[in-house]
Amino acid sequence: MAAYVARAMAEARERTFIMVKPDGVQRGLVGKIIKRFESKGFKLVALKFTWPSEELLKKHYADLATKPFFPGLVKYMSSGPVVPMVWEGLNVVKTGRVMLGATNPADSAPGTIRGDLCIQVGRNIIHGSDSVESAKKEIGLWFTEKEVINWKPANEGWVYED
Ligand code: D4T
Repeated sequence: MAAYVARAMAEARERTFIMVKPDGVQRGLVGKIIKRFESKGFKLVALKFTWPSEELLKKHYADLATKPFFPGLVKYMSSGPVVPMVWEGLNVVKTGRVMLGATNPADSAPGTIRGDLCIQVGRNIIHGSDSVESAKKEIGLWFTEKEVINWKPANEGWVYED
């Protein structure tokens, strides 16, 4: 493949912000969720275990501030530790959302994370960015630049066409 095509493909390997919510942590689903992204072939570039403040969550969910479920959402999300992560790969924002399944687990297809592992929208165990733009915003909110690691997995040539 021409070098410029390879470069363009590498640039398309965007990043997304994925977070195991407090219910996912309490239910012991962290490993299972990470495994889905790892097995798919996406690259983990940042991860932490943290108990988020209400202040941070209000910023994270600022778009939903006027929704009736907002106070309950912030209370639930700040009720315990979470596992924020950044995953990188080709079309990872869109594919990540597909892997998560619909926001309301009642509508999430079997085989998706929410479809397989949870029941109600207010306990839907995982968050995933809905666009490249919101991914950038969310990554900047939860991680410093130094905490997001540039690295090349040994198996990369077996995940992507060269
Ligand atoms: P997140 O952001 O958690 O990945 O969810 P989505 O992007 O899939 O959906 P969202 O922003 O509309 O909702 C954010 C968050 O709010 C909870 N929620 C949502 C809720 O408790 N009640 C509701 O009626 C809705 C729509 C669940 C996800």
